[in-house]
Amino acid sequence: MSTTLPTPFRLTAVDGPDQPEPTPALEHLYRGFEQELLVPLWTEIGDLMPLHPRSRAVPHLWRWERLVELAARAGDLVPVGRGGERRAIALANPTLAGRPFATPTLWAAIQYLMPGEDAPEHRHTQHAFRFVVEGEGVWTVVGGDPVPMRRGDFLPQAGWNWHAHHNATDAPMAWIDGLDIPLQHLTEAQFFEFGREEISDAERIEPERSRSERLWGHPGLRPLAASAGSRGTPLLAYRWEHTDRALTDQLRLEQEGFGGTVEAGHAAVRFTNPADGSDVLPTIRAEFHRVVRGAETTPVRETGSSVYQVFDGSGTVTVGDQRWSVTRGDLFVVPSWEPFSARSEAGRTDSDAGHLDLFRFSDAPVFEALGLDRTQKDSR
Ligand code: 1HN
Repeated sequence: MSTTLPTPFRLTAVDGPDQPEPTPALEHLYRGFEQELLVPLWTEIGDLMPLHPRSRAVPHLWRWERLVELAARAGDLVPVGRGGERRAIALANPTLAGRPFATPTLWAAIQYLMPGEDAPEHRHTQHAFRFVVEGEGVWTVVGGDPVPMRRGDFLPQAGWNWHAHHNATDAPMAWIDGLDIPLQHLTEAQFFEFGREEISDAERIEPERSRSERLWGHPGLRPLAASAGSRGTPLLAYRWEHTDRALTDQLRLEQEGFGGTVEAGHAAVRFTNPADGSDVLPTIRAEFHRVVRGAETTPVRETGSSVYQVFDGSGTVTVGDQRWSVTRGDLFVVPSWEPFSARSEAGRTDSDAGHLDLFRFSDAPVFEALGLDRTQKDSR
């Protein structure tokens, strides 16, 4: 009995200095390879072993104004509940085949919760965070600990923690979610579990600060009695007042001649695990950058990809061969090895202190763990 395998690919003889002569005998050999599902290295090496990273993703910008407008319409039309779980609308990089992936490793979405609405409890292996560019009034309840969300707050939540959200106010609220969904998709190691239908009344209290902050949120002070857990930060909220003060102090120190900034007019911090100074999540690094009005950062290229959100101010950002004027809330991606720089400029509608404030998250911890991290400064 003879069977015919479907041919999932077709090998074509390529013309080139290092390629064999395209004779009928070679074609016959290639048909034999196809039949046995074999691919010779000499037709693939350029793609498999490039001389430098060439991302499948492209630089792209999403305007916050449009995202909020569409999310608000989804708020009117699409209920939140079991099954869909979240009214989250993901950024889809135009060259990542229609998948909801901002970069090959990172997911970024706008999430929208209407007044009084609940997003049901669940847990998953994917590591996640929330970042708030405007508004307040949603509490995210992580492992039973209600955490208020307000403008400027960064709220990481390591994988496999139970979490639900509820909007306790009479106004809708939007924020962004970052997760390592595309990376975990590749690993085929994901798990997901539905939680309770409703969180308890005790979890609906609306404290100013979460229990995690009361225990872990004091600079340089580690609670002796507490165990930090094994994955990700035990601190569930990094408050804007602390981030803002750190950046303001860095710039003042620079003005006073004591350094403190990464380069002239460019202050920056990384969000870290208070137990050991490591990244907040095993697969995601988060940072905050402030560029003083008129200053421009040195172009830099790095392996791994990033998503940025403009928190405040306006300016021009350059990613590879793309350049955009950006303002509050706008999101853009920097694919692997694309040079990035940011310039702070006065915008049309600026009422801020004149700085360009950028929230950034990246897959840097993964690249460092694998020994694949590489940086090239001043990559003009
Ligand atoms: C999720 O659980 C959240 O908890 C946000 O807010 C986005 C995207 C895919 C899968 C789970 C959240 C998500 C998500």
